[in-house]
Amino acid sequence: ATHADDRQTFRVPPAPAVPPSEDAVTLLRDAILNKLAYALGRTPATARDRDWFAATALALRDRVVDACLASPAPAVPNKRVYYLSAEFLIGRLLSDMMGNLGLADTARAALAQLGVDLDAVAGAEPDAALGNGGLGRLAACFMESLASLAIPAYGYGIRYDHGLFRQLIEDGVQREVPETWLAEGNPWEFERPEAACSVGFGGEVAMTVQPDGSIRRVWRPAETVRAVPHDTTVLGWRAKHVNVLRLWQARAEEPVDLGRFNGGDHVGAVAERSRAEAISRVLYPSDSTPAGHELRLRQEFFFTSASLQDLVRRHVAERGDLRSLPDHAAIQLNDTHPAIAVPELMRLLVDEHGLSWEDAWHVTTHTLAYTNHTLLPEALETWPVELMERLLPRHMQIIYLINWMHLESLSKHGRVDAGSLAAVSLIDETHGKRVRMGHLAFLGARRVNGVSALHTELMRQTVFAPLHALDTDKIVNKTNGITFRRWLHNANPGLTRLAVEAVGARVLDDPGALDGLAAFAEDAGFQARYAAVRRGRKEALARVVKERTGIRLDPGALFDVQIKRIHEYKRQLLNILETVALYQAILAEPHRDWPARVKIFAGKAAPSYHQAKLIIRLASDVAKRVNADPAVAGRLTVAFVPNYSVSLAEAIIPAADLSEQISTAGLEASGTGNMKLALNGALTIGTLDGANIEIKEHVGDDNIFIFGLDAAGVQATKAEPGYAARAIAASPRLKAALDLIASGGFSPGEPDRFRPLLDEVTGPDRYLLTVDFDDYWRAQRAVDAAWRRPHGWWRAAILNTARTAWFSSDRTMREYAEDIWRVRVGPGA
Ligand code: B1N
Repeated sequence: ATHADDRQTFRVPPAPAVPPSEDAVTLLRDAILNKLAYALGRTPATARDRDWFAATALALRDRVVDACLASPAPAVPNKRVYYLSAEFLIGRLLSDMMGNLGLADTARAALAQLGVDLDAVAGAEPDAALGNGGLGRLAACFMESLASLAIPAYGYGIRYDHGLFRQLIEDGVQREVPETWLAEGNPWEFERPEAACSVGFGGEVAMTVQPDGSIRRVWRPAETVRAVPHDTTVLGWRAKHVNVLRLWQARAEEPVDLGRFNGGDHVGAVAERSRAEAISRVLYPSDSTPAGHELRLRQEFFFTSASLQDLVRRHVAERGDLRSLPDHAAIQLNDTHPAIAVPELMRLLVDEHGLSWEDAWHVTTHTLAYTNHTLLPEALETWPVELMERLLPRHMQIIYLINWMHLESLSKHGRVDAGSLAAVSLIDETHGKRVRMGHLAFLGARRVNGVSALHTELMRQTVFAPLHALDTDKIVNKTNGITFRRWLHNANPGLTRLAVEAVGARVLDDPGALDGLAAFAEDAGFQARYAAVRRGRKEALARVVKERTGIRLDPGALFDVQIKRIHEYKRQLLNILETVALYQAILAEPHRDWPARVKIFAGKAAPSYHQAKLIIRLASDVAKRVNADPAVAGRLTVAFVPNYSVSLAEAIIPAADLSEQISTAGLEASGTGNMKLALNGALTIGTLDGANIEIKEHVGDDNIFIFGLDAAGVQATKAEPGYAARAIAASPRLKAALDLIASGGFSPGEPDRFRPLLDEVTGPDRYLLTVDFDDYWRAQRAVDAAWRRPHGWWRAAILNTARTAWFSSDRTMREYAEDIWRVRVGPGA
């Protein structure tokens, strides 16, 4: 459930101009008391924060249902969006629901009348961490924006019993413990057993001759698993529209095998059950790398098949004929995790509903769209043909047929030779036969999109170049966005209030109004209030960090944050090397006026990613020595904050002065933390990668610190091996930092502790840390200089807030609606 150290991180939504009415407060108070008694069986005297949370959530859920029932939208919308994603990284929902219902102050007052503190109650909600990082959080932001734009939509995913693991840091070492968000139930969801369906696995394909002589193929699975939907209502801003997030839980068809039970095998009788239910047991904890286990493929097919069956059933009930599916449904595949939708939709249409192959292919390719989120070669999903044939024999036949038609049509038109055919084939034959899921999604989709301008361009030039050449209109760009309700209004009520006072309440509905803040960027009074808001959030964060790590942070220092999954390409190690070099520089010149800086790191490493875990260890060990050294006290402090999560992000982001976005250019598809931090007024130090490039274009070159090679420079450098040795030889500062680590400076008695990290950096240096180091150091000193001039610093910070409105996920969803889904944006949006 919730742990004491998670509780500090909640902040309430902004106050409306008018205080809540007494009647509204009484009504909500009584509703909460009612839920406490009749839904939870508790009395106010014995209720814990967790009970008050559940009672409040249930009372608010009733209001969401009321909003649904009162909705002016037609029961059967013309077209619906279906967003299929293996991950929805939701975090807490209470603040979201209160904010969008406009009941934050009412709820605070209602609980206060009962002697209960809203912040404590909100802190008792566990995070729904059904995702790893950016991809999963993006899905959650999109769901909120779709509801706010009144676009009829369903999110479809998996209801994992255990979300992303909880991270403990013990002597600098990450330990993973299971996360149990459902331990005390989930007040937001409705179980819908009546809408359950069955998903098959294994078995064989039977052929039957039809009366007309044609051959019909029917899949006879060896095994079926029940998919039971759990619905969470997704409420839009100002409660104008409600959508549904439908998460599937796996259940055994029969809880007990009666034959075996009656035969006396009581244990064997329930064995099948755990096998079936394992499918929705746990989220795979890897970000940007596929797991490659059979259970993962079962998860992917499980939720994809259940979702398609669900939407096909709905379409048939509403419209009768499946050939009109593209007119009434748009299905978005969030990365390749649901790419099995291509053959599964074909199977449903052809085998189960009797469409011709041609009609079915038309329907499929006019209904599906696919978003790619990474070009890292090791991250592109492929599945062994042998495994697919065993688990999904009918799908493998369909994939072969799609591939055959695809390759046939190319050679018929004399388009390509054998070599290029291999490049566009759905089957990769270079290391055993494997199905390329990205290629499959590409062929089955009407549109394929990247998530930032650079990423989309690189898709066209690299991984998808051969397929792109065959259909140059298919790949489009849709730069990511973030929901401002969560990442500005709810996470930073102080800044939101300031914006409302400065440019008016319409900024809450139209983030474009933020640009009015630019007029105040030079205003000393406004700057002081903006800085005071930041100061308050830094003091609050310092309390959280003290509680979680024991480290004391000076709220007057520059808070420099790098918060994201730990990955070599994200280059936390570059930041640590600069930290070590800064430490050495301060020791060497103790009398220079070094501005006080706090380096904050947070993020989880995939449990089997040893280099990433070692990076955490190094950050913790550097923190240990630096924080204990009186020679740098008051100038440099380092903290690794454990268990990064959505709610911890909500606490860190409003407190950040500097945002580290320092990936090797060309490798971070977009980034979204970069947008959250810039919106909240942190200045970015970053490479020309992903959406950083577009952030720079919006905030202006003077209000961002750019360094390092661009994507073309990275490519060129990689073509000349030996670059690491040359870069180290040319940089005494880098050499000294590496030497201090290598000599055990941060691992007394164990100089080899960080050998694997140093061997990588001084050897292949695949992520070009050595090449970018000096320019990074230069950019960091430019940050120091800027920080020493508060007027200029706050001007730049205000301009970051003023000029990042374009990164609202409302804008992103409007673009998908217009260019990909061709669905109307609803009333009032
Ligand atoms: O998707 C985010 C982007 O902002 C990030 O730049 C990108 O790294 C991230 C397999 C992934 N790409 N690929 C994944 C996650 C889980 C998994 O099992 C791949 N995540 C991203 C949103 O576009």
